[in-house]
Amino acid sequence: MSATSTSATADKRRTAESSKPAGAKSLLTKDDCLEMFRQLYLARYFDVRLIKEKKRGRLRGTLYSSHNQEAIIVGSLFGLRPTDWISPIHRDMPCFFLKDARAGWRNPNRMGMSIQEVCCQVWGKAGSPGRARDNWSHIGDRDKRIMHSTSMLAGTIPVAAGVVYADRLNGGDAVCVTYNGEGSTAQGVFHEAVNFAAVHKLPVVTVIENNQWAYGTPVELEVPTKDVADRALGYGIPGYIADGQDVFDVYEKVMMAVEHGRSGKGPSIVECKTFRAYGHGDHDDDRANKYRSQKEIEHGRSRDPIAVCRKRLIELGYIGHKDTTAWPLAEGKNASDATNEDFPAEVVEYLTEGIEFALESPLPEAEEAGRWVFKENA
Ligand SMILES: Cc1ncc(C[n+]2csc(CCOP(=O)(O)OP(=O)(O)O)c2C)c(N)n1
Ligand SMILES: [Mg+2]
Repeated sequence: MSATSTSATADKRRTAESSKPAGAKSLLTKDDCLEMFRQLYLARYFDVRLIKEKKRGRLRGTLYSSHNQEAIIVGSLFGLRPTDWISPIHRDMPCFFLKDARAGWRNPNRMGMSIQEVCCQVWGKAGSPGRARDNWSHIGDRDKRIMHSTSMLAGTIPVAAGVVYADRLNGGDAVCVTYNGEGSTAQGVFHEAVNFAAVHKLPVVTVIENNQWAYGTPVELEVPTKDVADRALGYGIPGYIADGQDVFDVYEKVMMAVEHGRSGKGPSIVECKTFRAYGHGDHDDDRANKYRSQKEIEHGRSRDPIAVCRKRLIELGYIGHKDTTAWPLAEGKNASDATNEDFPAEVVEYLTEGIEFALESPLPEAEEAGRWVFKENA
């Protein structure tokens, strides 16, 4: 297919979508919308607080910030069933505790990790899923239907395809949402996995967090098309495009993809357009115009997902312009400028409970290093 006809198809698809009446998002209640807003603050506060903890020297490990990308995490998780699978990667730490968070943040039976478990993982404590063996995000929980995250970009997609294939064979109707940066889509395994899922009509929803950068490589040197979603054309599957700054648009597009998969029609790609707020990780200082201009960063961060959501909630009449005590102005602030007063009290309390639990928890015993290595220690 020529480049012209590819973009013509994509334009038709976008036009058709924009003329459709609002779907899943029109069914969200006021409480749902406010809960999504609250979860955006929680994802942001997790990032802000960990950056601060690290600066204070209380924490080791690398932080891959999800600042400015929280709408993708919250919007994609919010409509899933507890029995659906997710497969987060390095930039999606909040996914681990926000999965099934609608069932109650502190509900021990929900199909997501507790904030205590996630904080123990970050602090390398005994009670953590990884028991201090590996990087923060390298965790999973089969019982909670969270696939184990790895650093092999796009390497989780074929596993996701296998997981939902097995579920189908067992009579289930679970969908798996996998998270990937746009850089991952240049991997050979991305093609193999999406192709396999398309051939076998497997319900794999591949969310692409297009934050314009893969480490120091700009998107135009990663992907030859304007929209990464156009990759879907080669597999004959839907390629949706969402405004990654708008939690309700992400929700809408991911729900379209989820329903497509659940009804047996196969996989989809959902490209969420966003911008990486900081360097690749906190070891990558991009503040000195090393490879991105200040102008580009300011433009990329000009639509903070918290501000976009607030504007929509005001339009809907769900909150007022002056409700900044219940819904403080966290938007537009870097971790270094943000304080606890910029976040709802319940968000600060919840994360503080997790952090205090982790700080008081013991480190694993030295003998633990051999656990899960030899069969006799299993
Ligand atoms: C197969 C593979 N190649 C290279 C790397 C090293 N690496 C880790 S993250 C990264 C950039 C990822 O960019 P992108 O997929 O856009 O995700 P982002 O970090 O922007 O969220 C690279 C090259 C890796 N982890 N796996
Ligand atoms: Mg990227």
